[in-house]
Amino acid sequence: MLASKSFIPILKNNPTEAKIKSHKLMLRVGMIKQSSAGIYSWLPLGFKIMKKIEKIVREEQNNVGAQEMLMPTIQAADIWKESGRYEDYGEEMLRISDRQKREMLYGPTNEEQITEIFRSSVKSYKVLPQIFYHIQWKFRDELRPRFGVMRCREFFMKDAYSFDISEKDAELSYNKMFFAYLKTFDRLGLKSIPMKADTGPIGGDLSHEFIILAETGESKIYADKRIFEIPVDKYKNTQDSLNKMRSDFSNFYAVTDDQFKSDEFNKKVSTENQIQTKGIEVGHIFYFGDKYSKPMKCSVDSKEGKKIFVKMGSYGIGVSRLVGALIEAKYVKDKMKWPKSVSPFDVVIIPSINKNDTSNLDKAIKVYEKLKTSGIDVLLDDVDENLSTKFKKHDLLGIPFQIIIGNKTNENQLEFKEIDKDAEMLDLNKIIKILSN
Ligand code: 5CA
Repeated sequence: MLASKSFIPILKNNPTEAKIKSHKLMLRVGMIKQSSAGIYSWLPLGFKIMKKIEKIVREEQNNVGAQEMLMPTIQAADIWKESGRYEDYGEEMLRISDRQKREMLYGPTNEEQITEIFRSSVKSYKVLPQIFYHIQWKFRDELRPRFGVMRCREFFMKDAYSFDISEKDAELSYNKMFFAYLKTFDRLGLKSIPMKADTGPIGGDLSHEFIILAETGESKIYADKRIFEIPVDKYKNTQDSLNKMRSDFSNFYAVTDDQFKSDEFNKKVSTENQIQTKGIEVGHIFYFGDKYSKPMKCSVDSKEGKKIFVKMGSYGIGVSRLVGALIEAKYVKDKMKWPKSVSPFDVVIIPSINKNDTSNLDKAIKVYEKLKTSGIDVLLDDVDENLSTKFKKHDLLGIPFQIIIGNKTNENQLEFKEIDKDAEMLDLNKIIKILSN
C-alpha cells in the first residue's frame, strides 16, 4: 500500500475530547470516527487491526471445538420475556418496535436467542456437549459511554455459549474456554489474568473476568503477583491438562473489586506478593447452569430417559475493546508498537525524499515490489514530507519494523529498524526472513 493513496487521516494534534491514550491515538491516527456518543465508524486502519484480532479470537475458538455461526443483531422481545430478563435489563437495552408494532430489541447479548435455537432442534443428550459462538455487533445504552472504544454503546463482541447434560461436563466446557482465552490474549501479546468475579446481569454461580493490567483500567484488582508467572504454554487441550490449569490458577488469589475482602487477602497473600492495581476487562466467562434453560423450557432426554434442563455457560470477548486495550498496554512514551500478530502492516519503508532527486524513492519502490512479491504486507511512505515529520508520524502508527532509505542505502545493504531497538544494516533477503517469521 502506498501511503499517498491510503486513507489514514492523521490529525496534527491530540484531540482535546479524549482523556485516555487509546482514545487519543485512535482519533489522532484516524482509526475511528465518532458518529454519535459511544458509536463509531471504523476507518480502514482501525478496521484492519480489529479484523486481525477477530481472526485470532476465531482461530482459538475453533481450536477448542466451538462452532461459528451468526445470530442477528435485532431480536424479538418475546424470548427475553420468557427468560424474565426483558424487565430486569432496564435502560441499557435499546428497545424498538417494527411496523407491525412488534416489540424488538438490539441485542446486548445472546443467551435467549441461542437457547431458543437450541431447544427447537436438540432433544437428546447424545449430541451434547455443544459450544457455539458468533462475532457480532452488540448494543448497550451505557449511561456514560467513555474512553472511546473501551466503553461504548455499539461494540463488537465474540460471544460463545455451551450446552451440557451435567454440571461436571459443563465444567469441562468452561475450562476449554478458560484455556482458549489465555491462548488468545497470549497471541495478542497481552498478559491476561483470570480473576474470580461477580456475575452481574448475566447471573450464575461461577465467573472469571480476564483482565490485563493498565493504569487507565476501570476494574480494580487484588492479586498474588505469582499468578503472572504461570506459563500458559505448558497447558494442552486435554481434560487433565485443562483441569490442572484451572486449579493452578485458582491456587493464587486474584479477584476484582466486588469479590475483595481485605482480611482474606492479607491471610492468603504475603505482603511482598500483594498487588493492588487497575486493569481492563477484555473477556468474561460465566457458568449459570439452568438459569435460562429452565424458564425457557430447554431440556433434553438423558440416558435414563429423564428430561434434564441443559446446563449452560456463556463466554464473551470484547473484540473492539481489545483494540483500545492493546494501545493502553503497548503505547509507551509517545510511541506505539503493535504486536506483530495484529499490526496493520508488517513493515513500513521510509525513504528520504528530495523534490529534485527521486533516487531514494526509486530505490524504495524496488524494495517495495520485492517485499510484496514475498507476501509481505508493506506500507511505502511515499508522501512528500521531511524525514523528521515522517518519523513522528510512524511513532504514532506503531508499525513494528521500518526500512529507512537514504543516500547511504545501496542495493545490498538496507537500514532496518525494529521500534525500540537500534537500526542495523541488512540485506533484503535477511529482512524478508525476519518479516516472514
Ligand atoms: N453474555 C456474556 C458473555 S457472552 C456477556 O455479555 N458478558 S459481558 O457483559 O461481560 O461482556 C463481554 C465482554 O464484552 C466484556 O468482557 C468486555 O470486554 C466487552 N464489553 C462489554 N461491554 C462493553 C462496552 N460497553 N464497550 C466495549 N466493550 C464491552
